[in-house]
Amino acid sequence: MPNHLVAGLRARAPHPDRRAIETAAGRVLSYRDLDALSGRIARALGALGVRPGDRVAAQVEKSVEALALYLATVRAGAVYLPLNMAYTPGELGYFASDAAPRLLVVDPARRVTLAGLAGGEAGTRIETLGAAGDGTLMALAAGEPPDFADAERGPGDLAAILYTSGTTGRSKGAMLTHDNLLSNALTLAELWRFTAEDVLLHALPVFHTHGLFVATNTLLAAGGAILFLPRFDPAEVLRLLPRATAMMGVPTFYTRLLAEPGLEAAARRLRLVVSGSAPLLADTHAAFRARTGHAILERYGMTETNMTTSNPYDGPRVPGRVGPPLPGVEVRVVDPASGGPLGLGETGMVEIRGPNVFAGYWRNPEKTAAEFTADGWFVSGDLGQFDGTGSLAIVGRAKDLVITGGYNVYPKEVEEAIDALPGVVESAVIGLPDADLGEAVTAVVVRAREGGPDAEAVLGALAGRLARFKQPRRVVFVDELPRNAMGKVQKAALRAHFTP
Ligand code: MCA
Ligand code: AMP
Repeated sequence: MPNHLVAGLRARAPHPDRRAIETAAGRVLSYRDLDALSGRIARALGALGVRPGDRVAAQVEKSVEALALYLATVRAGAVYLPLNMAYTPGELGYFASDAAPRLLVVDPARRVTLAGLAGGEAGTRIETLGAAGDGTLMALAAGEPPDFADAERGPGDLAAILYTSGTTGRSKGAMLTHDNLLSNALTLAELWRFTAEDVLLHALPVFHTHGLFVATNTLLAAGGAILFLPRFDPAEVLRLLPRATAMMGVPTFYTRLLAEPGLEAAARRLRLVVSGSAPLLADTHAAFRARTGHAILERYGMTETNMTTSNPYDGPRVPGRVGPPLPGVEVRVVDPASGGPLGLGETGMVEIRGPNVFAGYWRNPEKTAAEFTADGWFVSGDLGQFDGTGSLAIVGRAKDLVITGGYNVYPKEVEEAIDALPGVVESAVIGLPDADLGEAVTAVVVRAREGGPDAEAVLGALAGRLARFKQPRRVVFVDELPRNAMGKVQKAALRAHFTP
């Protein structure tokens, strides 16, 4: 048996001398180089005691080595668990205890702070990897030979676990199989016509589905090249865009690029511009088209499902719609109360079934059961509506979630942190429209009559406890929260009241 994901990604591999990755600083790795790098790291993982099925967690800066660590983990038959650099040590502690990784790779600067996460159920070891490819992991890998026999893994074996926050309680680890990732990569490569001639500008973080799987696996599956930027920086994007044929981003990338005078010239050679992770405003779509001639192709996905729908490559890319289901993927819209099917134009719960849908939440059968219907459809929590052409629109969310700059923030987690502060009676966290981030996290707080904190004190108390992107951009105070007859806080009313 081969290694399902790696063998599948290699199936259309171009000549090994072809460019796989080029960094913004001009470092070039061919497919052979990338293979050698991930091979050395895979051997180092083995030397560190990582066995098939073990989890390898990584909270590291974006780098070619970080990407190679993902590939090495999958080649070794282990399960990759990427973590946002913005997570605080407290947040990281939860992931480490829940996932019980055999190996935790962290930035060299954090080794001392995070030393306490070693040991535990899996005897977690800690190694380091820095932005420049420095650290103990690469020192070990440098001493290993480049060839590595990929561990055998079947389609249903786990390749990765990505944590996604919960509407109640703690984050859940979405278990993604080899075939979840491979089927999606092959489908997208074909649908979006990626070939070995393509060069994708990659400015996304590599700890989420969008940057790690959609942008990376799809290009590797097509044998194309990745132009790898350490982060999204509009000036750098404009400098490198003339060398790319395609780009992928969250809506904030495009609104920020629209503020750049040189956009037209830089975008001339592109054949494809993709947006996802959050709703793309019709205005942004129109402005980008007017400036560059490109109709941004919007697609819809989730950590749990990878990509689910996409606007067509040929044919109309309709602003405000996310397109028909991908080939092989089924999507239905049902009445959230009865589960019964709804007709065209009717809004209901989006449910998804197909090879893209994850294998459940890590060590959490109750949550898994709660998010699937009896007949095996995944309940997305998104509200959608089909039109007569079979194209889906996401028109709202049944789940309490804020998406800011493409990052998900679950209000419950922020509310719990605010409610625990002395002098706070209760709070409601909502997303308000924001021209840059799409939605801005906003805390509406009810204070005790005396001695309650001011906005600065609330923000000060959250700093260091919650990742920066989860911290409110604004704190407002009210005497009481609006509630419905059932006693539930009416967040829609709060959003309407505070939207300028
Ligand atoms: C950074 N900050 C943020 C965000 N990012 N605050 C709110 N929301 C954010 N998204 C913090 C910074 O720490 C900083 O804190 C302050 O806000 C201002 O930072 P700024 O310089 O504006 O931010 P940036 O570093 O330029 O980052 C903005 C960004 C970045 C480029 C939009 O957030 C980003 O790359 N987002 C992409 C997220 C992504 O890949 N999502 C895909 C998820 P301070 O004020 O203290 O300095 S995968 C997914 O959703 C599904 C599967 C799908 O469909 O794809
Ligand atoms: P995550 O769990 O971080 O992967 O976020 C997935 C969520 O992002 C989805 O459930 C949607 O609510 C949202 N999302 C992703 N792509 C789009 C899109 N194109 N339009 C609207 N919402 C989107």
